[in-house]
Amino acid sequence: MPKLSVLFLGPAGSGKTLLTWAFGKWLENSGFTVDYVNLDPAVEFLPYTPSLHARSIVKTRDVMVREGLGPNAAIVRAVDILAESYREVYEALSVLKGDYILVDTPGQMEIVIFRPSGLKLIQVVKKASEPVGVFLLDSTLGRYGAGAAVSVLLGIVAQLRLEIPIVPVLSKADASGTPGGLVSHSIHLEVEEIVSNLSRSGSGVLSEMLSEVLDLVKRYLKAGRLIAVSSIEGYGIDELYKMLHEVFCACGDLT
Ligand SMILES: Nc1nc2c(ncn2[C@@H]2O[C@H](COP(=O)(O)OP(=O)(O)OP(=O)(O)O)[C@@H](O)[C@H]2O)c(=O)[nH]1
Ligand SMILES: [Mg+2]
Repeated sequence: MPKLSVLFLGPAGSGKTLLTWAFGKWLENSGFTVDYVNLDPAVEFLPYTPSLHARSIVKTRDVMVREGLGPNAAIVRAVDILAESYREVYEALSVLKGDYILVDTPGQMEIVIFRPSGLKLIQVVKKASEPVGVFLLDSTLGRYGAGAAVSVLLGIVAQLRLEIPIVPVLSKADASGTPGGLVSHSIHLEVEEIVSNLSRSGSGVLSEMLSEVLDLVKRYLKAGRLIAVSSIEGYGIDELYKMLHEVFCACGDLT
């Protein structure tokens, strides 16, 4: 049976690293064994102990100094170097024995989703395991409205690019006053409201396009498909586990 892996994906600062830790701690407290994998060569502090650490292959800060690059070019170059070492990454992943592999991805999500090196690394994870993605929507940036819709769209883009099932989660729920668990109903209502406001405000091409985009978001966030989690308070993690378990068992429809 292939090893199960969970990839934590999302925009910079959305809470990927802390959720990798919190989810792993929850799994360990539930009796599972966990291997943590860090694919971010820039991170200098990790709350978990990784079985595979990108920084054992390349460190972004070293690349900046050695190649005279700025921070963003250096992270791009560092992930390129990591991807060039894909055999090493694959071998390290292949020997992991834990029940779950939790993969923490680089802060700059566009590197993972759009650049060949990022995609290559995800291919390596796919070759070594059966992955499901968790896409973090930062609830402190606005839980509802157009901003939330755009975040959800990014998650859809990630799913299309990486070709793996992806579970969207609302992260940092404690900081935005969101109760843990399923929250899609209120998001649905909000999306309905944006659409009806749009139809009242005329029928420009942009409004029509936005209405179609929101329709897509609505379809993606079918009832019961968005979970609010807090890595700091530790709530919503059990619901996330249940949803991932559904996906791993191939008995749930995530799309
Ligand atoms: N209140 C609250 N803050 C959180 C939570 N999760 C993460 N944070 C905070 O959000 C910030 C970023 O968290 P990280 O886990 O480093 O986010 P990340 O997505 O890994 O960041 P990058 O890898 O740099 O893109 C930190 O200040 C965390 O303490 C949460 O559940 N609740
Ligand atoms: Mg991180």
